[in-house]
Parts: sequence; structure tokens; C-alpha cells
Amino acid sequence: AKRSSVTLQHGAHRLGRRTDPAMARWRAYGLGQFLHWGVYAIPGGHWKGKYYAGAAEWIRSWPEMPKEEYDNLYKQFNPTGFDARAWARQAKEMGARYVIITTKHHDGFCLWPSKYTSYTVAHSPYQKDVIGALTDAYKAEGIDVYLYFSIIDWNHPGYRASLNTPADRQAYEGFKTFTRNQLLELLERYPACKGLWFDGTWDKAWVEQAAFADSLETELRSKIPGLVIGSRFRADENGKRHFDSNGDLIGDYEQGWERKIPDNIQQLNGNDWDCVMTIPENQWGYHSDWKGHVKTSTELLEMMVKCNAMEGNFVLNFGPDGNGKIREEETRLAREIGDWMKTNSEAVYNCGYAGLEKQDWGYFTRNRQTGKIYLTIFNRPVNGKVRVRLPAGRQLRTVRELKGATLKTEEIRKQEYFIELKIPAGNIPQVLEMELSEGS
Ligand code: FHN
Repeated sequence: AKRSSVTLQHGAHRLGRRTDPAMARWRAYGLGQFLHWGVYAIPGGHWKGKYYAGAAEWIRSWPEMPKEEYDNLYKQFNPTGFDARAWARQAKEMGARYVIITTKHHDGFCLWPSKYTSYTVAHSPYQKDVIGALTDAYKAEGIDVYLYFSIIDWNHPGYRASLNTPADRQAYEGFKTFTRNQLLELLERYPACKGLWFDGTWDKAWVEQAAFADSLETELRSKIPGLVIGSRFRADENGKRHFDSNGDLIGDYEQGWERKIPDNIQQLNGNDWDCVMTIPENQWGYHSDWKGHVKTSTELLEMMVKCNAMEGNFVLNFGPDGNGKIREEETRLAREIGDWMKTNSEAVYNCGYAGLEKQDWGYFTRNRQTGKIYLTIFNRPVNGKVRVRLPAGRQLRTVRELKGATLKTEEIRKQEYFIELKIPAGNIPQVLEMELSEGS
């Protein structure tokens, strides 16, 4: 679509991608971990014997859930099984290069000892700073830390979804100050944080705060050089979210791909983006009773490589339980993904769009630094041969298994080849590396 050219004060402040080293580092992650943890992990999707079918972290909004009782759950928050280093080691084993941690979800409960509210971990029986422990543990494993922060805060007295009266407006001013204080507090307490992942920004009340949010974003960026902030934080002065009134991306990357993946790279308009994904259909916080389809490791690997092939990061969510343990299903998937990554992560880290058309067997990715081209095969043809088409002017020189043998190829016609796979058909996605030469 043709861009319009409305003059905006609070629209995108940059056209095209960020080109600095901090953003290049973000772009190179390939795989991340999302952690949703809070007091919602205690009921785990159940209340007084009743099953809550929605996302577990939303249980407070369920009519059957007495708000008073939910807001007092923190008095039971005492995850004696929590071991930040064990979570970080598991994420490392899985191959995650960054983690996004919920500091505060919509319920307003803070996993750090915020001095601006008493609704924090410091006032729970657990008392200890969870964000501090996680930040240190992940950093020690070489995993970059990003902090998730919900603007929606069901606990703060000044929070409103919409501002209908002067009294609402007055209360909301207090909430804005509180939000700013908390964000500055987080960056001061956890200076190793590389970025903020905002959520709960869709309410009309917040969408109307373009000027405030814009200046706050500038202030946050001034605290940590290179800080990465996606498109969910603020709207422009016309209330446009993610993309401003001219169609330009607000923030550093598109944050609109939640539990979905674009069909093709054209849909992304050259922007950076991430995909955040749940293991079951739609559960972020701990739900003791997953219903419906639970993704397998090969499905998740395919989603990851599909994202990488279109220049995106894939972020897989984990929802530890009320005792601080990561459930068995998630542990198993992390291990399976990690096993694959140990041999094949070369096709993931710092890999993006290869400039070649998408083909039936799987995905091409290309290392941004070395220029190496990888083929990750998810649909192994029954004849054991992968058919590869190349654009005019490019020839297939060699194809080999990763750290393995060179494979036999057959030129079917100009710019079209069969690659003979050696390993027997199995359910492990195989990665090949291909060298091309120029020529007709
Ligand atoms: O409402 C939340 C939801 O609980 C979860 O945190 C996801 C993660 O991206 N974000 C919101 C829905 O967009």
C-alpha cells in the first residue's frame, strides 16, 4: 500500500531497521525463551474445584474468581522449589539466546521488590527478589535478559481502561507516574537488561497517551544505551498502534506476531519482528490441565526455522508452577529442542532470509555474517530426494550434510536440482549446507 505522509509528532522516529550493534545482537538470537510467572501459577487454572478454560494468567478476570481472594494469593506465594540457575541452565541447554521475563503481568503483582507498591514478592512469604535472581542466573549462562512489563495493572487504584470522567483522568495521572517510576526502577535495578517487552497496551486510556508514552520511551532509552523496545509500547497521536498513521513501524521491531507466523516475507515489509509462541494452544501462565493440542518439538522447530527464514526471532513460552518448578512436558520439549540445536543451530543463530523462494521441503536460511546457505528439511520427499530450484544466474555447486558427507546431486533442468538424502527417513529435521556459484 502507498504510504501516506501525515505530519506526526509521535509516530515512528526512524524509517527502516535499526543498524546498531545492539539491534544486530537482537537479530542474531534466532531462539528465545518467554517466562510467564506470577501468583496465577498458584491456582493454575482452577478455583474451588472448577476448571478455568481461559489462559491461566487471566483467571482473575473470570466471574467465578473472587477478586479479593485473588489479590490475596500473594500471601501464599512461597515457591520453595524455585531455582533460578536450574531454569537458566535448561534454557541454555535448549539453545535460547535470550529470555523475556514477566516482571509484572496484568494482575499487577511484581516479581521484584518495587518500592512503589506493596503488591510485590517482597511482601509474600517468599520475600526474595525473583527478577534479580533470574537476571543473574541467565546472565551467568550468557543469555540476554529482556523484561516483560504489562501496562494494564488490575491492582493499581489509578488504573483505568478508559477515561470517562475528570475523576478518571485525575486517577490516571497517578497511574502514569507510577508506571514511569516502576519502569525507571526496573532499569536502575537491572542495568544488564537489554530491552523491554511491553504488553497490555491496547486499552483506550493508554492509547490516548501518545505524548506521555513517547517521552517516556525516550527517557527509558537514555538509561540503557541500545535498549530494544518493540511496537507494542505506544500509539501515535491518532491512536494508531504498531504502525503509525503513515504505516511506519513504531519502535524497533514488530510485536504483532503472537501465536501466529506470517505466510511470507513480503508481509513483514522489511521490519524486524518476533513471534511469541505457547506450547499448548493458548496458555502462558501455568495451567495444571492443558487441554487441546500440545505442540511437539518438531512442530516447534519448524515454527522457529520458518521465523528465522523470514528474519524473525522465535520465542517459546514456559509457565513454571506455583512451587517454582518447570513442568515435565516443558522440560522434555526443551531437551528435545536442545538436542536438535546442538547439531543444527548453525542454521538458526544469526541466520535470516536467504533471498531464495520458499520451497516445499522446508526452509532456506542464510547466515548474515558468513553468507552460508542452509536448507532445513521438514517435509522429506518419499523418493528421498529434495528438489531445489534456484533463481536465474545461480548454480548449485555443492551440498553437504552439516559436518558430514557431500551429497549427490542431479541437475534436472536449468537451475533445478535433486539432492539425494543419505540418512533414512525419520522424524528429525535435517540440515544441509549448500554452496552456490554465479553463472547461467
Ligand atoms: O494478555 C496477554 C497474555 O496473557 C500473554 O501475556 C500474551 C503474551 O504475548 N500477551 C497478552 C495478549 O496479547
